[in-house]
This record gives sequence, structure tokens and C-alpha cells, in this order.
Amino acid sequence: MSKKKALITGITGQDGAYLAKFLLQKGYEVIGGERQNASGNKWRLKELGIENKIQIVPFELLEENSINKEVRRGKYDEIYNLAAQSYVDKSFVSPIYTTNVNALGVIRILEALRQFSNKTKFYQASSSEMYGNNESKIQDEKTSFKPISPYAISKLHAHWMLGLYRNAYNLHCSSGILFNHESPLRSNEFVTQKIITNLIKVKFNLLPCIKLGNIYAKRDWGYSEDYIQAMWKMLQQKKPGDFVISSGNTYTVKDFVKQAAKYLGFNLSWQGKGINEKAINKNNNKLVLKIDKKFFRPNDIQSIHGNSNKAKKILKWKSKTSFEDLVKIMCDAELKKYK
Ligand code: NDP
Ligand code: GDR
Repeated sequence: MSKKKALITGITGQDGAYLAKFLLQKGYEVIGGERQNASGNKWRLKELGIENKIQIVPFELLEENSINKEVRRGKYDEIYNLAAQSYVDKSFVSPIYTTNVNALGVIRILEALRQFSNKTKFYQASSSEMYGNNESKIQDEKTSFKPISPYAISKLHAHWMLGLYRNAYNLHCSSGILFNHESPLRSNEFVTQKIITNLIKVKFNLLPCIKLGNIYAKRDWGYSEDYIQAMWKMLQQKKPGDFVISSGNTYTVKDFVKQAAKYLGFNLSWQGKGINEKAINKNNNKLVLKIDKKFFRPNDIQSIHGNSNKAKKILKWKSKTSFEDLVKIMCDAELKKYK
């Protein structure tokens, strides 16, 4: 039997790298889509030792021609669209660009599939951000969406378009509504990696202190390497669908700081309130963390908590890595760089 062939857009990102490794292990031929003006940085693929096992092709979500050409040429069994302007905070600064990439970009792919490759199975990276500050304490596939950022609205536009193409044109399209997932490959502009890299710098006296915004935001954090397996499982189903992928546990950003600080040997004392809140290391009386207004967003999700029972039942998938283990994996990987 010939090898299955998959295109992963956003191959240079966190999930793209882990998914590529996973599909290679499953015997796939993996092609990675890289955007125009790409970061050019393949450090994640190098880190996983797969840089030379993947063919890279141009794939720019802003360019219909680039997408049509590749979808037509590739004759893919599966396409995973992980590419996006994925920063929620940046979407407030660049709402038009974010919408063009995340919403229109997906329609460009769906149109290409409909016209040139309607047997290809398609995965779209949808997001828990689409729920916004919902009344439901726990979110599943039936919960209504109330997006509160340009990023979330762009993702919801794509999500609904995908549903339309599935129903109207019978395309095999599935959406993973993924809750936050992290790893040592996470960009340090996201809060978990920022906390860990900065705490380690503070520990080694390379940074005076760490500055954060809303530390009372609650997130349902899981591990990227667990979550990418659910993407693949979705495309192995006879029937496509939408699936919530989450750990089912929520913690505040402050809990994440506490857990990482404990693992890294800090003995924190929290003082003050609101913008004046800070954390001191009781071992040496030095400031470790303070709040900086600059890192607050115009709108923010206060709490998010996923229910992945559908994925458990149909995909036989569940989140395996605990919050404590996730923090440990990320801290150990960062500490290694200092040895
Ligand atoms: P990353 O930010 O790590 O990766 C994003 C990727 O998209 C990068 O490879 C980037 O390329 C590429 N990209 C950006 N703009 C374009 C463009 N115009 N055309 C083509 N490619 C582009 O994201 P993650 O790996 O964390 O997430 C993967 C997907 O899942 C994203 O769509 C994200 O929105 C979504 N998601 C992520 C969650 C998470 O917690 N990680 C949760 C829910 C959804 P370059 O390297 O050149 O910048
Ligand atoms: P998020 O992740 O916006 O949920 O999007 P991020 O880690 O950026 O923020 C999580 C929460 O932490 C608060 N926060 C800070 N965030 C950042 N980045 N920097 C800070 O200094 C800081 N201080 C507090 C934020 O306000 C927020 O409440 C991620 C991305 O991967 C999206 O692409 C994906 O769709 C969602 O997760 C699910």
C-alpha cells in the first residue's frame, strides 16, 4: 500500500512540529506548508530531529493562487490547517490582518478543496477562545459561542464556514475546538512559556523580575503532544465532526506561576492587590514578580473549562498529562538550556 500523504500548514509552529513527528512515525509522507515572509525558523523541527524528513512547500493563507496550486498539485489524503495569526493579544492590534489570515485563509482552502480535491480530509484548528465569557461554566460542542477578540471572531468565522462546506458540499472537514495546550516548543510570548523562561532568568540573576498582566484569568491547559493525536484521530473517522479537546481542569495564571516557582525552588510570598500585587522570594527577600498594565488586554476570557466527553467516546482520546507534569516538562526543557 502506498504511503498516506499529508500537508501540514503552520509546520514551523508548536503543533505543526509535533504533528509532523507523529505522522512520520505513523509512516506518512509529510509535506509542510510555509508562508511567504516566514520566520524561516525551523528550530522546532530541528529540536524534534525531523527537519530533513519533511518537504517544505510555499503555502500562504493570504494567497489564493498559492493555496489552489498546492491543493491541486499535492493530491493529499489529509490536510491539517494549523497556520494562523495565533496571538490573541496581537489580534487587537491587527484585526484586519488576523481576519484575512484566520477567516478568509480557511475559506480559500475550503474553496480549493471543493474545486480541486474533494476527497481530501481536512482538519481545522478551531479554538476555545470562540466561547468567550460564556454563561456555561463548562464548554462542550453544544455550548454557544460568544467570541470577545478579533482572533476569536476570525476563528469562529472559519469554524462556521467549515460546517457549511461539510453540509453543503459533503467535504470531510473536522474542527478541533482545542483549549490551551503548551509544551517546551511553545513560543515565549504565550503566558506559560513566558513564566517559565522568565522565572529561570530571575533564578540565575539574568532578569530583575517577571512582569505579567491578568494573573486571575483561568485556563484549561493541556500538553500539545497529547492534543495533536486527537487531530489525527478526527481524520480517521468515517464521519467528520467538531470535537472539544481539553484537559477538563482549570487553573489561574497565578496557579501556574506558583507551580513553576515551587518546582524551580522559589519560596514565594504574595503581597498587595490588583495592579500592586507582587511576589517576593522569602529565601532572599527579592522581588520575583510584579503586575504591569501593559500586559492586560482590552477584553479577556476570565475562565474557560472544557468537556471532552465526545472525543473520549468517539475518538477514544483523553488528555494524559497532568498540570503538574506539564509544568515539570516545560521547566526541565528550559533548565537543560542552562547546563
Ligand atoms: P503557532 O503560533 O506556534 O504556529 C502558527 C503557525 O502559523 C506558524 O508556523 C506560522 O508561521 C504560521 N503562519 C502564520 N501566519 C501564516 C500565514 N499567513 N500563512 C501561512 N502560515 C502562517 O501556533 P500553535 O502551533 O500553538 O497553534 C496551531 C493552531 O492551533 C493555530 O491555528 C492556533 O490558532 C490554533 N490553536 C492553538 C491553541 C494552543 O493552545 N496552542 C489552542 C487552540 C487553537 P511562522 O513560523 O512563519 O510565523
Ligand atoms: P491565550 O494564551 O490568549 O489563551 O491564547 P496566552 O498564553 O497568551 O494567555 C493566557 C492568559 O494569560 C493572561 N496573561 C498573559 N498572557 C500573555 N501572553 N502575556 C502576559 O504577560 C500575560 N499576563 C497574563 C492573558 O491575559 C490570558 O488571559 C492561546 C493561543 O494559543 C491561541 O492561539 C489559542 O486559540 C488559545 O490559547 C486557546
